[in-house]
Amino acid sequence: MNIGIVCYPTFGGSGVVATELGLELSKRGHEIHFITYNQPVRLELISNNVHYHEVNVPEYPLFHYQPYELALSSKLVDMVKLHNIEILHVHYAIPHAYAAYMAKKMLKEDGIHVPIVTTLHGTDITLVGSHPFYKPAVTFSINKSDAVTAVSQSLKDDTLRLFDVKNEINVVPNFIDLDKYNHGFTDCARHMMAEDNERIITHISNLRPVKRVQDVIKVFYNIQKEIPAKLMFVGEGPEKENVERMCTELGILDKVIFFGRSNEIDKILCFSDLFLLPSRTESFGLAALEAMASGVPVISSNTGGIPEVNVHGYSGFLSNVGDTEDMSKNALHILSNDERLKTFKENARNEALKFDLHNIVPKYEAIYQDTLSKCLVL
Ligand code: GMT
Repeated sequence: MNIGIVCYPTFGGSGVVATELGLELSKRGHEIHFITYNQPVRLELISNNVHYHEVNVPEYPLFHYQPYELALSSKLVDMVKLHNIEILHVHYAIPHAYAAYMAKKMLKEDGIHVPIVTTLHGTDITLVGSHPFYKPAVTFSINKSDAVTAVSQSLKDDTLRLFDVKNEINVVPNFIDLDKYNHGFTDCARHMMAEDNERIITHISNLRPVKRVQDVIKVFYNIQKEIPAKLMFVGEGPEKENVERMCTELGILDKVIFFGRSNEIDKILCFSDLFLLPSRTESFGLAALEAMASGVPVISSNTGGIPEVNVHGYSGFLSNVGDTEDMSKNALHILSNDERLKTFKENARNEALKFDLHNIVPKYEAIYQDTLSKCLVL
């Protein structure tokens, strides 16, 4: 198939999933066209059937806000015609499904029919919770898609609760390329980061308020009071300064290593003993899955789609949002005993096997086939 993929090219999970999906589909013989405003961060390998088409938004003084959707929909029309793209897979209802619908209508004028598959990643839903004026655009974009997928059952339920959805929503969970995270439990370069007797705790996010990074610091503070430990703090975002200030006030700055945005997530996870994800909400929690695939148990909150990924008492533990005392207790339970830590690490890796990309990517292929055949009948 000739497939167009539209996503955010940033460090977020949706961009990662879209990129990994495109790369795997290309290995399975499909022709893949990424269409976005920057090269996706994990799109390192351009092969002969993976293409990247950049969307430019020319500055025009009349526009107070530069119209990305307009530029994207025009680019989609051009790319579909030029490369005979058969189907568009867009990640996020707004603005991507919204722009794709406009492109579809323009193409129809020329007798070209291109169906749209929309994947919901969660923030559309959160956004509408805080900005209800986007609701008509999100509802419209979902209902006008030819197929809709959500990355967890929880996100599907939220979408059906918040929007008047007429379309069926297929749950296709996020996935992981387990080969990339197969370290065989070696200790990688852990000696560069910590002493032999120290446990390594890791958090990775875009440091938005929804990630509750202050809770990460509270839990780490409690851990390092009891056992020697270091915190690997990966990511950039609006809460970074608050975190640095908090670490200084608590006197633990020398035990926290700030990586900023890193392209070496797999290496950092390789030497980690525990992953913290105390978010207020997560539609899925891809960062937790990446940790588990590296054999790192997860201490998380129990909201959204996280319980579909992290299994309480097996791959880690789940606590109520904000219950940092419970999270600290659970973290110490895992970390304070070598044998127990080893078991949780193995369990985490085992649980991640369920999300192997070889099991999940065919589900998207089946949705594309089904959507294309239904559209041919119309
Ligand atoms: O979590 C973020 O702030 C980034 C956002 C994104 O667009 O990548 O993540 C969302 O999509 C990921 C991939 O499906 C999910 O793993 C994250 O849980 C989801 N984030 C939220 O729901 C807050």
